[in-house]
Amino acid sequence: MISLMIDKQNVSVPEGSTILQAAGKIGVRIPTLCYLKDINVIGACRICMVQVQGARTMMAACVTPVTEGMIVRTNTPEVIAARRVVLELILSDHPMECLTCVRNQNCELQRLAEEFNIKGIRFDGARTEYGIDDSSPAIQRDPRKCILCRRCISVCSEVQGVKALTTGHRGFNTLIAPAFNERLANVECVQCGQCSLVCPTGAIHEVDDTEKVWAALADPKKHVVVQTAPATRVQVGETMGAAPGSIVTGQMVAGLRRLGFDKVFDTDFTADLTILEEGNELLQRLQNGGALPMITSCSPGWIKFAEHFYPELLPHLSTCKSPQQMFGALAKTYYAQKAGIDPSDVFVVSVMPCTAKKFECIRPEMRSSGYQDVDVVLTSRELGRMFKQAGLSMENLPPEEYDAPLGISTGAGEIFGASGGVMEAALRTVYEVVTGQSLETIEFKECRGLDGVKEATVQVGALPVRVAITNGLGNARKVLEKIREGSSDHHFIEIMCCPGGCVGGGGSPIPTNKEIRLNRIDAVYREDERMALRKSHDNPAVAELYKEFLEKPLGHKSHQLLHTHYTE
Ligand code: HC1
Repeated sequence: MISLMIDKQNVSVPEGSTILQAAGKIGVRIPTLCYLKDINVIGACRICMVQVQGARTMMAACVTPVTEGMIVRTNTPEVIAARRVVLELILSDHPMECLTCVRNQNCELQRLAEEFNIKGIRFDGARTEYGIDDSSPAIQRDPRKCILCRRCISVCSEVQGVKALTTGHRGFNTLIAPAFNERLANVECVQCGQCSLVCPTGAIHEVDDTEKVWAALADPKKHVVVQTAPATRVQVGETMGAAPGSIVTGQMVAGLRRLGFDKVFDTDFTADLTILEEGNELLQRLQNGGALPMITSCSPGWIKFAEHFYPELLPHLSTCKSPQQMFGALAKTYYAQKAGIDPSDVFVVSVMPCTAKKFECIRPEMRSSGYQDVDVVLTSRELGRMFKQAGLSMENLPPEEYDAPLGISTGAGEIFGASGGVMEAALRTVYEVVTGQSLETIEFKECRGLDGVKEATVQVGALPVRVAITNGLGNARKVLEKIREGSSDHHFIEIMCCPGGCVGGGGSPIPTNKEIRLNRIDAVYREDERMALRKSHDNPAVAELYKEFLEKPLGHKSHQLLHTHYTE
């Protein structure tokens, strides 16, 4: 252990710790901007400068290791003055558009400017003039607001293994962008939006589609239905000030009705449907031959990743569309027919914790109803914005129930929102369908948690089914490389694009970090326990859908509406 003194307090920390970590241990908060725990530790912004007795210059606390007997001051007038200079220098090349910025009141730079009482900027000079990149349907970049912290580069390369962003040019002209300043739509960006989650300012954010939804809601000819993704009910409350892990299912449903949606449905319904289709597909591949391991296909960032980096493994993907897209296809066929509405008048909105879903819904494969199956995707952040615009607050919304039939679901559909949830939901059903016996314990705890790669063997009748679960695309590479080299012995793999699964998706409330992901995951499983039905094959509305419309899993209509092949 190393002992040192920070602001006249003694502290001991393991060797190799930084000043920032030591300060955190005794509750001394040192401001940071570029620092991102475990991901971006580069000492670039210098806002965390501290004085170290005997050192010739101030040191960046996030990258300076502690030494025995070190004496550190974090709040002297000199330190405060130096931090003010850093902030003023950053702000001298920042567009002062706070009032109209998507991150207004949720911007780390704005918060520090307020904390450090910045009332004017002493430096006046050139300004960065790089233009906005609005080429992507999901993510928008505004380099004028970039503070060169490089968090986006780190998360894209270290966590996701995508490397769509890099540093270009030098000095004042430094630019964070795809190589050669290419536009996002033209590079291997998978639209996951993890960059937008970690950006401290409004330099990278989701494409805002709220105006399209307001317009549809105001159109008397449109019958506007909404589906809410599994993870949204443990997220949307945060956009309205609730604590991470708050479950706001009923309030969110009520709020959506107040906004004017004609029907409030649930993606959990088609998550249950996915389990029936995907479970049967797995059994068919196991019995009749087919590409194994089979890999889940509900996460659109993962699909795009496979298309760019592992195209030869595309036959391993389940042919099931994602629950969001199954919902869209059914809303404009089965539901429109049942409700006696012309499908051209049905407008489908999704609320997702995901930016890549904005890309998924405009894919050419996603028009099997004869129309674009899902019209608009809103992230959890955008729904929070709409609730605020409508003057709604969670406390004033008495909980309401989803509409039938596309709002009826089970706990299995709900757990899709957490890493391992799709696998657990599938195992609950596959086990009972194959063995004909009820599971004694329906929780598969080995599927749960934040570990990057989880593996298990589950005895299903005579067959030991070997499964793997990954979250975050960097972790996916580990199991994909094994398939590529022919050494994978798995039968079924769940791959979710974002760390933690959808609860940590790129459209989640900001901030989203490890602790917050864990709170949301805990809430997902609490929500599952609360449900009357917890296995997808017990969903009565799905059974009715098969009886009235689809006939059977993997049947002709299912193939037409619910399955696809990715071939790009
Ligand atoms: Fe997801 Fe899915 S779980 S991909 O994370 O399979 O976004 O929540 O809606 O489609 O159901 C997201 C979440 C979501 C789909 C489902």
